[in-house]
Amino acid sequence: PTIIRRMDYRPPDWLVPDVTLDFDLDPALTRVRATLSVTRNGDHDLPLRLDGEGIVPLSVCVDGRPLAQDEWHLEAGALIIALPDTAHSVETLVELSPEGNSKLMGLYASGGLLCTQCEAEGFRRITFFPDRPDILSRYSVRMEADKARFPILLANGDPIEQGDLPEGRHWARWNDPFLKPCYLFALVAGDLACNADRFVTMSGREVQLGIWVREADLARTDHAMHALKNSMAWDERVYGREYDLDVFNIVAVADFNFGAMENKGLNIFNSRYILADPETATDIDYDGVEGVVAHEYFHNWSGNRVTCRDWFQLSLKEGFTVFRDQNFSADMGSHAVKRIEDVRILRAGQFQEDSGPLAHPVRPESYMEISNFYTATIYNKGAELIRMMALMLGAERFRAGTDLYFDRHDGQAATCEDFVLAMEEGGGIDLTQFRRWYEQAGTPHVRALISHDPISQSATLTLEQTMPPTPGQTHKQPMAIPLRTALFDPATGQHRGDELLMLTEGKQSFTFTGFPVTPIPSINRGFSAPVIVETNRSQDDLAFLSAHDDDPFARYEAMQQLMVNVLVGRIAGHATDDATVIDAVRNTITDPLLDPAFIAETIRLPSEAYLGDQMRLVDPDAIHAARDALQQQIGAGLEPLWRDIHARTKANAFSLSPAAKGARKLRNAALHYLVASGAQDGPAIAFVQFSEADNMTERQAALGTLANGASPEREAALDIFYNRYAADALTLDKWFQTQAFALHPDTVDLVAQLSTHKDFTLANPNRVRSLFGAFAGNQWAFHHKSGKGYRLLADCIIALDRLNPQTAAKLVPPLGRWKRFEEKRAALMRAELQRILAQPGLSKDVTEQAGKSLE
Ligand code: BAL
Ligand code: ZN
Repeated sequence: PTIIRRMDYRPPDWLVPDVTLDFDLDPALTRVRATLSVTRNGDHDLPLRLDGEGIVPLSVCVDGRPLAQDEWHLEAGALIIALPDTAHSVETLVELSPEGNSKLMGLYASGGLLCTQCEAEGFRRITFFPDRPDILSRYSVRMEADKARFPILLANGDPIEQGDLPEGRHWARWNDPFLKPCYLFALVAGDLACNADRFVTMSGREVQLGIWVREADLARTDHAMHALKNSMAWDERVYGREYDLDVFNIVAVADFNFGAMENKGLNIFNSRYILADPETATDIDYDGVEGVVAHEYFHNWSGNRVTCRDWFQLSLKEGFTVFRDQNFSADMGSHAVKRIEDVRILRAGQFQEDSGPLAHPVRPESYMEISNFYTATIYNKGAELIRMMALMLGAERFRAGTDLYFDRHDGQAATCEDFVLAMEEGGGIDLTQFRRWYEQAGTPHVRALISHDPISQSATLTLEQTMPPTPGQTHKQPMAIPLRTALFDPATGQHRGDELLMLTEGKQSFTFTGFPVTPIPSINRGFSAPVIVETNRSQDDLAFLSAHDDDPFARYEAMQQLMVNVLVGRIAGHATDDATVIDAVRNTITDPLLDPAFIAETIRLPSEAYLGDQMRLVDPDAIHAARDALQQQIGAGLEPLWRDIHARTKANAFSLSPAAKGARKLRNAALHYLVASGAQDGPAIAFVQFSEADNMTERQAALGTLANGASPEREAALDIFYNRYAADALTLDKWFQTQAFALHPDTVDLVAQLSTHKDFTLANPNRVRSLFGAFAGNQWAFHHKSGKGYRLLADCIIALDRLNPQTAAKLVPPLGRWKRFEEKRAALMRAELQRILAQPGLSKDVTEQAGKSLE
């Protein structure tokens, strides 16, 4: 397959200012007539090239004249037509089979609906078109379908007219007045019910809002609607950005590769991020709905009004939009807890990516299949880059920078460099060195050493940065790293203020006077930079910070580091001071001033995967044993406290208030430690919580706790859960996921059995992710020393690749981490990658991921 390179970018040869699409919709056979006005871009005599994939033209007309067969040809799926003048009208007719489209890219059928997914390159599966994001067009769309099966016909923009046709058919026309790239095209046809509402924008315009779902799901859409209206108001307040069309529609579909898609005026969502009620959704699900609704809405400006010039600029819209949705969610709930959650996600997904064979810069240099670059690096690290710029600029200057960016590039396809330039000019800052964050892959390591001179009563913080080599980048230049830092006086428990230290060289020292004793440094407060900090702080220093740091993230981090040190020490066979950890947990759970949600985050043991990341070679069995033992010790050592917390956090009735959510989170943490303590009545208490809970947050947590053990309550709870939710796909996903996540010695065999369960299907990405995605994230189970976990995942990837390569390719990275494991496991992992690569007809999606993973 061809490698696409950033440096090869050239402006398009032909532009397409206007597009008219006519759809004769039917699940078995849909006809698409496309009329493109095309204009030559610059002085050249190159033919028109329209991308296509899996389609053939039934007819081609230019300026109304049907072309003969020898007046066009196909080249790698693309339609090539030589055109004499500078402007023409080109019409093509193609036929598609939406119900035969298992890739879920282009036009496809899902649960009786017809819907589209075009980002990144799905539009070429619908019609012939220059499928690149820098071709911006105005669209007019006419749809025609059977009225009884597809009473609702939606597309981008505003509805213009509609009418009935003979033989029970009907039609509708939608026009989108805004220029957009074809990846933002969308249509939906189906029998849908609507949660309708309205929003009045800051300039007084009324917008009709609609969330479209199956009739039976209507009652589960209120949270999404609430989130949408809050997002619209927030973008006006924080960024001064107003919605621009008369309607804004969202449709939920069951089969979807992404979480959701920001199509102009017609967002299409994975139903997982729309539907929520207390019976079926956890608090994490509710937060997911709120965050994704906001994310897609915010794309209307950061992505749609200003889009990407080419796919190498993907983080321009994704990193910025993740940053925007993270801040929105923080404003809707707790800033401290949101930051901790976001960093946990970054470390689990992006840090692993950055340290493995698939590491790539936030602005990549090349790709084989762009779908493989919808990564944690583009999204989450991209968001951290924006966050660092916002921190360095301060709120006002950052806003001046974003105002300049939006105003300067509205209606354009822009680059990451355009964004940085707007920050420089609008915010008044030099970002020359900072640009390396876009260019250099890998997570910087910062070694921070504090030293003290009693004579001058000064403390010196020496910071040294290193960047590990990553594929294609062996030598790195020093990065500009903003580190929020405070130095605590251990005698008073106070510090003199938070300073932003800019580490710009390989090694730098910062001296602070007026310290009679060695201060305790609190570094990278708020996780101001996405780096790994190594310090010479003692366990006592960390315990001090875990009790006194006034930056919530740093306080959490101190506790996590305390736990990591004990666990890594144990795994290495050293004697460890467990009492310090137990005391720190006790101090945290008995501190009446702390938010319960923050307590729950802080006392959670680092995950097995995170512990693996701290080791040169991951030993999954030793990590599991050490973590399990510490959990048992903390559980048993503080048992009366866990019982007390569990009893007093029981609510009388469900509420989504921050206080109620915090209480549930802490209650679940207490249950977890109580069961881990080995107390005889632990499983019975979990079973009571499982049975009596009036919400999914407590029910699923109890089920998860039981699933880790071997009590009789385990099977009983799993059976009850299955029978209660067998008819609800999204909730049944939790049943699969809970078992795949279980820290249970038989998990691999259980996952193998579940993959043949009658409710398992490769056709639904959510179901695949809930079983195999969860399993591949379960380090202890997946890395079973027999290699059977690797074989199971590879079998799934091979089978899924034939149906849905994009989702199959997302499952490859866990096999690519073989360099981090001892030779026997590494060889088994490599063998599975080789077996995948040897499959005939393998997609370029999986070929790229598996091929790079072997390097
Ligand atoms: N643009 C793809 C889905 C999302 O990031 O919103
Ligand atoms: Zn996005």
